[in-house]
Amino acid sequence: MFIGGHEKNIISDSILLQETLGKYIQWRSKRRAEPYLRSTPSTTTTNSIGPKNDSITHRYNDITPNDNSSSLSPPVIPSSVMSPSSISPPSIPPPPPPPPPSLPLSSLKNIKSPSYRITVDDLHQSPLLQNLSLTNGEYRSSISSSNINKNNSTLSKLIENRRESDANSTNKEQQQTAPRIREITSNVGFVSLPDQVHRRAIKKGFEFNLMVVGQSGLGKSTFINTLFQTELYGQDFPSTVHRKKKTVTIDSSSIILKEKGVQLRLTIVDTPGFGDSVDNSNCWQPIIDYIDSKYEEYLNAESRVIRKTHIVDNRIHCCLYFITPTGHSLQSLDIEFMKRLHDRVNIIPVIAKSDTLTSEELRLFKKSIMQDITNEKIKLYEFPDYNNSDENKLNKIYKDKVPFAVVGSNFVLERANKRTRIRQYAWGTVDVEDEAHSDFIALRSMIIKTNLNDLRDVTHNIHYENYRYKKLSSFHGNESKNGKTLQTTSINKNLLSQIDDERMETEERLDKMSRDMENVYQSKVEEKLQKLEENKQNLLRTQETFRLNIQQEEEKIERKRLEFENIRRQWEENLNKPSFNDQNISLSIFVPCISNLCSDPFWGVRKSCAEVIHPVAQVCSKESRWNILSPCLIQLLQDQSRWVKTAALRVLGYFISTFAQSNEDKKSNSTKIDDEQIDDLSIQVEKSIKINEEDQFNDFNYWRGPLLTNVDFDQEFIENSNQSSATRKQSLLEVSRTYDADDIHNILPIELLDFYTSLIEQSHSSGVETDIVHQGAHTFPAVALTLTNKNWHLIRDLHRKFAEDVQWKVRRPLAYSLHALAEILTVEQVEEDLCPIFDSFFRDVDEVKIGILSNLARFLKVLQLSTRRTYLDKLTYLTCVDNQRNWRFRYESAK
Ligand SMILES: Nc1nc2c(ncn2[C@@H]2O[C@H](COP(=O)(O)OP(=O)(O)OP(=O)(O)O)[C@@H](O)[C@H]2O)c(=O)[nH]1
Ligand SMILES: [Mg+2]
Repeated sequence: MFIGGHEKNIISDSILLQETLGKYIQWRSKRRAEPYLRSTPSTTTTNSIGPKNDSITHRYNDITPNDNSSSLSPPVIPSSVMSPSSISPPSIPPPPPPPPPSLPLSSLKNIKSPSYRITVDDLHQSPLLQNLSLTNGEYRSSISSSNINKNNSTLSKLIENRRESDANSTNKEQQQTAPRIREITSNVGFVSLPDQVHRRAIKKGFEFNLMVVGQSGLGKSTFINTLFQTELYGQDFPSTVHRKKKTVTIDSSSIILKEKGVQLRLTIVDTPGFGDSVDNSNCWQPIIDYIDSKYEEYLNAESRVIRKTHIVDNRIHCCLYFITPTGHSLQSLDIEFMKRLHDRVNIIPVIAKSDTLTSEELRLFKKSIMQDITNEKIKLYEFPDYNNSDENKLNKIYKDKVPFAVVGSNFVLERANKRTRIRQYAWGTVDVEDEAHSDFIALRSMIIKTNLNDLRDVTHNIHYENYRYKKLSSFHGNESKNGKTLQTTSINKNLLSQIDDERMETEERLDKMSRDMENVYQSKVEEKLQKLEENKQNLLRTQETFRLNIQQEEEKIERKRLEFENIRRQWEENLNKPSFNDQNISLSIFVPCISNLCSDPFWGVRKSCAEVIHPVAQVCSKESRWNILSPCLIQLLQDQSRWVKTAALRVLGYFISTFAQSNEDKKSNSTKIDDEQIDDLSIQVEKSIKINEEDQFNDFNYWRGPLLTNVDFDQEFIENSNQSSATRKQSLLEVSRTYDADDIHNILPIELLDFYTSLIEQSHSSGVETDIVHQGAHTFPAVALTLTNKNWHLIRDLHRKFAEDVQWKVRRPLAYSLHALAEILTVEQVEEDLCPIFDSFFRDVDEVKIGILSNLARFLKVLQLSTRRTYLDKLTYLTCVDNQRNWRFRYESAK
């Protein structure tokens, strides 16, 4: 309802606008004629109106329906339509203006909102223009009459045309006020407008639609082939011969052609021939319907609420009408047919199969046809009158050739790389492209080369406009109700229904889109949910696996805990009953446990094992040491953790010393040690532990800890421990002799010795602790004692390396223990291997020197008398030289 009312207002407002404009122009012309106005020195008034205003004046002053000359007052122009910038009302309005014509303000308000397009459409329907229907000729005259109109809309042209023909009285005045031509020398830039148009046209491309119409069998399809196939269609395009014999439906085929960047979409519409049936009435109807349907399509596309930027143009721009080569005159069917078409399309008549006529017959036939066309007032396509004289000349030639006499052929002759279409007869050949034989070439270049754009223009500006006008006029109702015209109602209805249709279409499309989106959304959500569910299941499975693993671990730990508890209980019980047998039993349980712990995955546990392995070895049997602890220590020595390895290397010497011959080894000739003896031994051990820093290197017990279980030392050895070194040596030798000391394999696992002899290298490779070598040197006498002098050669090199070590901290324990080592070795071994070291220590730093000096007496005792004497001389030297500055030497010497 709203839109209907709105449209109605537009129509009435348009008329009002015209009237208002008319009045305004009238007022202006009258005002100019008034002497008092001319004498007014108001140049600004004229200037303010300017040329643009004048042109608007010209355009609209003819449409004034009533000359309201009685009033000189300026009509009120709706400010919404004429902005102050385009039309300024006179700035000085003497005499005071009379009241404006009574215009309903409400209706004027509505003028500003509709677009220019709708207003023009409505103007078409206004009573002023109702009977306006342009012909080709009128259009031509409208184009040639004024250059100004070239770029204006059709409506402007029509109005201008009418202005030219009707307004003779005002011509003079208008010429005075016509825009002056001013040549601009400076470069404003609009000189490039043609280039811009050219670029735009190239970008958009062109569309051209050609139709062939005529009676059946006149060679229409053959002509299409002839016209374009040679150059435009490819080889793969089937000729009419191969396609079909007779065209039975309206057949349209398009091809996009490109020539030097210019794109042309060429559509050829082949129609079925007519005239071969008994009743030929309305045989033109299918063709008319087809042409109209294309206009309809275009109109619909153009008047959509939402229009495309480019509307595909399928309107027929040119219709070649094929005339039967009778040689007499136009047939009545052709006349009727052309009359039906000439208001719809550009008709170009063509004489088909002109090869069947002689030149003279053809000339006469053409004349006769043109006569008939003139007589019957058939409107053919009129050639344009261009400014360019060359084009005009060409068009003159083409005009003289109308109707074009053509020959078509499907036979292509290839001659000297040139394809020509010919018709062959018994008496010779007709070359369709030979201008002496037919007007084929002229027709083709007339259409394509010269007038293609004009054909399109005429179609758009005349035929389509006529169609559009008729179409929109057809909505006009003839009935009147209460004196009011209902013409707008039908348009409004139509527009309403169109908008409704479009709305429904859009709603349907939106519905479909929303349904599609809903579906996509649903499927995506389902997919996501499924994935989430899968992830959840996976997580649950993983959680279950972890739970089972933890459970197993807990069970394992619990088992170990119980095992440990058992061992601890047994241990505690054994502690309370310290009998040797029970202790052995408990050790037999405990030692394998240590072995397990040595393989523990945590390096800290293994390191602790390495640290405690020596005390454990001290209290367990040789068998356990050999079979259980030794493999454990070897394993720890090869451990991948350098901390574990270092700890193992540190205890290696101590551990080896536990293999020194014991009571267990010589059970046969030893008596069992009673508690009292153990006590004695303990006291002795404690004593040895309490010895001061200087003494610790002197006592063998320091290097070799107490072997509580095995009680390595026999009674005699213990008793004589404080006796002279010679006696101790004797007893040690005896011990070693008793236990088959010759065989190293009986003393200790040989791998342990290998590790020990490579201690320095191992220490360097571990790269952590530097005190390993120091510890090795410290435990060296104990190891030597364990191996006995029979196996001295195995560790001799190591001893020399210790003695040559760069660190005095390594050399010092050797210096302190040199005498003990001398007591273990034979005199020869001492003199050969130890004396050179003794000599070197003699010249060493004070810390080392003091070591040998403090046990000098015990060392010298071991030596032969002759050798001993040489060392006494050295001692004299030592006391003379070095004692001067160090009282400790004197002190030691005195001791
Ligand atoms: N002599 C002569 N014969 C022609 C010429 N052009 C076509 N023909 C012949 O005329 C016959 C009909 O040709 P078509 O091209 O099928 O004619 P049409 O107008 O398309 O026929 P319909 O499809 O029935 O309307 C064919 O045998 C063509 O070889 C011509 O210029 N001269
Ligand atoms: Mg055909």
